[in-house]
Amino acid sequence: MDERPEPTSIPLVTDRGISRRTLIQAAGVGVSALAAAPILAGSAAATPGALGDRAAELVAELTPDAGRVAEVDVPTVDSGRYLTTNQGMRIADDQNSLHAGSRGPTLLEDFAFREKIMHFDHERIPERVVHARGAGAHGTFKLHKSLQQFTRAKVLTDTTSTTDVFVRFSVVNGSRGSADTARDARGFATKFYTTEGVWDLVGNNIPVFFIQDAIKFPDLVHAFKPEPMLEIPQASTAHNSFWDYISLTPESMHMIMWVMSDRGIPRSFRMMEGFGVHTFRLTNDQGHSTYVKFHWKPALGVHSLVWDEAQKLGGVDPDFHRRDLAQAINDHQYPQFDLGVQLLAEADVAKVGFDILDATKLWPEEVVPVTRIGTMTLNRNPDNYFAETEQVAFHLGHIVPGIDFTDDPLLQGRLFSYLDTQINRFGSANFSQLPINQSSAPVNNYQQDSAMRYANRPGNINYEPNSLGGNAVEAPAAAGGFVSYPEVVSRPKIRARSGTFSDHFTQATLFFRSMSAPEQQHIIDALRFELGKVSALTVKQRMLTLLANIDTHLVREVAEGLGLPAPTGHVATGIRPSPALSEERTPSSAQTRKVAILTADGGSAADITHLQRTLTAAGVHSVLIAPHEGTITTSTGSRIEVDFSLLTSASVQYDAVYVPDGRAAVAALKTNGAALHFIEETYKHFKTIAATGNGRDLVAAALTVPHALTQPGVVIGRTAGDIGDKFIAAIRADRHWARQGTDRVSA
Ligand code: HDE
Repeated sequence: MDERPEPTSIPLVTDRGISRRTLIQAAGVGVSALAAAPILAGSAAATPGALGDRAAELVAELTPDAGRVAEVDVPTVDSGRYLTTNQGMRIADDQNSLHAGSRGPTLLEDFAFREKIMHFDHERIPERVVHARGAGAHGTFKLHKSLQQFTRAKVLTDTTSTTDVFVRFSVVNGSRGSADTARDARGFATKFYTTEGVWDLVGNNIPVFFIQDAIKFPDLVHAFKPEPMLEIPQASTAHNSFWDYISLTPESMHMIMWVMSDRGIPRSFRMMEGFGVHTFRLTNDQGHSTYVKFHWKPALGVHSLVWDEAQKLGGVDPDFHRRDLAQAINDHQYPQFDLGVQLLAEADVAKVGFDILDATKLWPEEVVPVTRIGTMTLNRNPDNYFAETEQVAFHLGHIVPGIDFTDDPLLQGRLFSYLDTQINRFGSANFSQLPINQSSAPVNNYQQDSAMRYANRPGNINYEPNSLGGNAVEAPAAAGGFVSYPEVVSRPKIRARSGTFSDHFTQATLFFRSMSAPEQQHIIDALRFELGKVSALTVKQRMLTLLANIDTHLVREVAEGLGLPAPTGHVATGIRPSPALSEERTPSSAQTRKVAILTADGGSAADITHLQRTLTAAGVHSVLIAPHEGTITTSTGSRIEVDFSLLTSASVQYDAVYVPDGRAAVAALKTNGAALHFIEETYKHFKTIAATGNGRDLVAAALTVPHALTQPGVVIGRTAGDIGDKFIAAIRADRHWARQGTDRVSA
C-alpha cells in the first residue's frame, strides 16, 4: 500500500452552497494516510536510502560536528502524517536550516526555510480599526413567532426552519491583544446564514450611539483610541482627548450615560443585551413598510462587574469574557438570547416624541413593547480563532429581502464603511468566499478574479445581459429578488442636521433617572474616575456644564469628586423612568456562575463534597483553591484534587467564595495573606461569601467591618448541608448592594 497521504486538494461542495476546492490540512487527510507506517521521532527521514546515506557521509566528512543537537529527548506523537511544505513535499529536517557547514551562514537556497518564515511574516491581516478584540461562537436561530404580516424575510417568517448563525462579541476601543474587561461598549454582531442569503445584524450591547452622523466617526474613534504621541492609554477612555471631544459633542451625552453605567463592564458576553441601534425597516409582500428596532435579550439576564473588579481582571485574566464564553459552550451550558422586535407603524412615528432616524435615541420599551420572536443558541466554539473569529466579515449591507434601511445618517454611512473595511482587511474583494463568510444560499453572478479567488464560473459568459446562455438571470421580487423600499426622496442636497435631532439631554436624563440608587452611584463613580484622569481643567469644566443638563444630583456628585464647583443647567422635567433600562429587575440565575472553594490541608471532605454536589446539581461551577496545587489531605485523611493555587487564581474570577469547615485548614489560611485578601475582595465586590463550621473564623478574621457576618450575601452555617439553598439563592441574587462597609475594605 502506498503510504503517501491522500491528495491535499480535494473537491468539496460545502453546506453553504458554493462549490469550491479547498486545501485540507491534517483534518481531512484520508484513510490511507492514517494507515501509513509510523513516522520516526524527529524529522530525519524514516529510511534515508542511498542518497540520504551518501549525504550523511559527506556531512560527516566536511563538518565533523554536524548533526542534530539533541538537547532534550523530544517525545513525538505519531499522527500518521509527514510534515510537508505547502507544495506537499515532505520535509526531512524542520529543526535546522540549510547552512554552509554546521557553523556557517544560512543559504539562500533554503526554500523550505524561506517558505516557512515568509508565511509566518505574513500571518497578520490588519486588525479591525474598532472592535479589534473579540470572541466568536457558532449557533442556531429558531424563530417562534412569524412576522409574516410585516416582512417577507424568511428568517423572520418561517417558524419551521432553523438558521445557522455566527456571533462575534467584541470590545470597541482596545487593540486585538487588549483586555476583555475594559470599560467600553461591546459589539454584538450576528451573521445569519439564511436561505435567502447572509443577513448581518451588526449591533452593540448599548441601544444608542455617540454620534448622529457617520462623518463624525473617524474623529470620535481617534479621540477614544490611545493618544497618538505615546499610544497610551490602551483600551481606556480615561484620557484628555476622549473627554475633550465628548465635551464638544453634546449629542453623545445619552451614550455617555450608558458607557459610564454598569453596561460598560458586563459580567459576561452571555449576560448582555444586544441592540441593532438604528431604526430599520421591514417590508412585506405588498410592499408595506413598518419601522423596526432589533433587540437581543439574554436568558441569564443582564449582569455586570464592578469597576475595581473589572480593572483587576484586566491583569489577572485579560481573557475573562472570551474564556467564559468558550467554557459555557464546552460545558453544554449554551448561551441563549431571544430576538426581540419593537415595531412602529409609519403612522405612529409621532408617538415616540423624537426623530426615529436619530441613533442617539431609544424607543422606551414601555412605549413600544419588545416582542420576542425567536431564540438564538450558541452551541459551538470556533475550531480556529483566525479562520472564524478574525476573518468573519460583517457588513450592514448584508441584508435579505423583507428587511431594509432607513435614512438614519449613521446607518447610511455604515453602509459604505463596512464593505470598504473588509476589502482593506482582506486585501481582496473575495472575502465572501472564506468558509465563515459564505452564504448558504447559492451565489451566482459575473464577478470574477481579484486576489485569492477560487470559486470560479465555468463557460465563456462573464457579463450580463447576455444572449449566449450565462448561468444566472435577475430575480424579480416574486422570485425572492431584493427590491429597495421606494421611499420618496425629494429634498434639497444639503450638509445639515435636522432640527429634530437637537435634543441631546432628555434621554440621557431618562436613562440616569431609570437607574436604581447603586446604579446611579456607579455612573457617578465612573465619571469621577474618567474625568479624574483628565489633566485639562477646561475639559473637566465643560463636561460638568453638559452633565448639569442631565441631572442635578449627578453633576453635584461628579463635581464634588473632582473638587470643582457644580454648574447649573436646564434639566428636562416630567420624565417618566423606563424600568426596562435598569439591571435591577433583570432575570437572574445561579446557573453557570462560578464558586471558589477556599481550603487547605485539613479541610472537611464532607463539607467540600456535599457542597460540590449541591452546586453541580444547580448548574453552578466550583473549583477548589488551596495554598498549593496537587491534592489536599482532608480532615479525614482522604485526598481531594486542587484546581488552582492561591497563586494562580484570584477572587475576581469567581462569583462567590465558600470556606468549608476544617480546623487545620482554617488555621493555615488565617495566616495566609492571599486567602484573607481573597475573602476581603469578594466582600468588597458585593459578591456572596459562605462558610461552614470553622470556616466562619476565617471569614471573621478577613473581614474587619462591623457585623460582617450578618451582612447581606454572607451565608454562615454549621455544615454544607445546612447552607446549600441559601447559598444558591445568594449567588442568584448576584451583587448584594445593601452590604455595609465595602469601601472600608482595603483589598
Ligand atoms: Fe461599526 N465598524 N461603525 N458600529 N461596528 C466596524 O468594521 C463604523 C457603529 C459595530 O465583530 C468596522 O469590520 C462606522 C454602530 C460592530 O467584526 C468599521 C460607524 C454600531 C463591529 C465600522 C460605526 C457598530 C463594528 C471595523 C459610524 C452599533 C464589529 C472593523 C457611522 C450598531 C463587527 C469592521 C465584528 C465594526 C465602521 C458605528 C457596531 C470600521 C463608520 C452605531 C459590532 O467598518
